[in-house]
Parts: sequence; C-alpha cells; structure tokens
Amino acid sequence: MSARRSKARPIAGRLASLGLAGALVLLLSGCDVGSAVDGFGWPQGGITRQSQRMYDLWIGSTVAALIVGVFVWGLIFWCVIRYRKRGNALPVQTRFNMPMEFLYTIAPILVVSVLFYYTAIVQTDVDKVSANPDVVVEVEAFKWNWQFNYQDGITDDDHTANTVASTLGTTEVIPILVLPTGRTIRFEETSRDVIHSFWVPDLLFKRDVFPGNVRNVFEVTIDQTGAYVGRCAELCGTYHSMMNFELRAVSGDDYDRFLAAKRDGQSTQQALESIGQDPLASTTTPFPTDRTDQNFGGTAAGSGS
Ligand SMILES: [Cu+2]
Repeated sequence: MSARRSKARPIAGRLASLGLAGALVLLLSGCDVGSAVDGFGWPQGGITRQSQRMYDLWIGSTVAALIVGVFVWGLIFWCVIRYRKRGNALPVQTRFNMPMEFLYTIAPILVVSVLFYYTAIVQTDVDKVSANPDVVVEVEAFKWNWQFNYQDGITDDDHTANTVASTLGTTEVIPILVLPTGRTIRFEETSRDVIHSFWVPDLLFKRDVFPGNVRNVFEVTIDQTGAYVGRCAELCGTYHSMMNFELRAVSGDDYDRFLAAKRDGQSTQQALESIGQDPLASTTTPFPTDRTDQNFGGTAAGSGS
C-alpha cells in the first residue's frame, strides 16, 4: 500500500504544480490577458464603446472556460494515473455517490447560468437605443450602393425627421459616411429593393437592412478617429461583393464643420477637404464596370465600346 502511494504522489504533485503554474500565468497577466494571447480569437479593431463591452464578455467567458478546462484536465490526468490498472481485482465501485452526482449536475447549471446572465446584460446594453441620440443617420441601401441621410431627429411614426444632408454612392465614387467620435450615433436602416446588411467590420457589428416598413435601428458611440471600410453582408445580387463604403470617424468639431459645409450645398468631397480630410475613400476602391479584354476574360467579343 505504501509503495503504491509513494509512486502516485509525486506524479499527482507534479500535475498539481503544472495546473498552478498555468493558473498563475493567467492571473499574473491580469487585465492584459486578452492582448497577451491576441484576444483568444476575438476579432481585433473594435472602435466603439459597445465593441469594448463585447470584447470584455468574450475575454471573461474564455478565462472562465480555461479555468474549468484546466480543472477538468487535471482531474482526468489525476484519475488516469492514480487509478491505473494494478491487478485483476475489481476496484471499489462508487456508483450512486450522491454528493458527486449533485456536484456534477449543479456545477454545469451554475456555469451556464453565469454565462447566460453576462451575455444577456451585454447584449441588452449593445442593443440599447437612447431617446435622444446626438446624431441620427439614415442608411439607405440599394442594389448596389448606399445613401447616407443625416437627419435632424428620430424618425418616429409621424416621420417628422428631416434629411439635412445626404451622401450618395456612385459607380465612380465610394460613399463616405462621416461620423463624430464621443457622441451617440443612431443608425436607422431602410432599403429600396432587397435585403442588404450594413456592416463595418471595425464596429464588430452588423444589422440587416430591410425594404418596406421594417426600420432596423441601432446605436454606437465611436471612440477612435480613422477610416474604416464598410460592406454589405447580405447576398443581394450580382455586385453584392462590390457594395462597399467607408466610415470616416472624425472629432466632434470636425463633424459639425463637415455637416455645416454639406448644408451649405458642398459635395461630400468638398466638405471633407474643408475639414482637412482626404476627399476619397482609402479603405476600398470603386469596382471597374468597364467590360474590356483586360478584365473580362480576355475574349475580343463585345469589346467595341
Ligand atoms: Cu447588398
């Protein structure tokens, strides 16, 4: 008996040290644990307050999963070594152990409940719309481009809000949606034809754009200035993949000056230049619609124009 124990103990001890070392690495890296291992697979580049909350939820869930995982792996290896076969005698059978059965029933329920609770909290927060957003922009999708209408209020049932300025995307020019940082921005989505989906990957958020009287709404607060590509994320026809736009996040002052310039009748490009911004999109390029030998399979047929 004592000989068996002296063999099992050092191995179990070493496993315990390994588990402890793993837990220490996680603990010591503290709040930076996400960036230390590249966000555990979370897409990088969230630029809104909402994306930061989703990132925190992701990291918290992953750390919780790792703690449970390390604990379970430890138990598995401990059992494999401690209770390995030593003879032909049937080991002591421990079925119907009530405390154990209670533990492995209640523990997963607890884990799922906690994950559900935090997911519901963050989801509700990310989906929340305020009564008085600082900026309202109507996103109008159509095959295969975008129009952005800056509104002077929320479109309620009476449709009392007015469009004060617009940017329309064309085949030649990528539409640029200019928005301020540090303000609540409400997106009101509508489509002229089929279902599209408004997606700026850096917002870590997308929402379908419906035709008819379904008006999808969401809100974000952007934290970082910069240029971010936007795309359609719902297969909507032949040139769906070319249906790009650019989100240009600027300071609140620059946004006010941009909107004033637009209201004065300037084009989006002129208004962008007036606030010292690049007038053309830098994150994506227009899709060439010319069909010539060079870009249409190299056959001479139909290349007369
Ligand atoms: Cu589309």
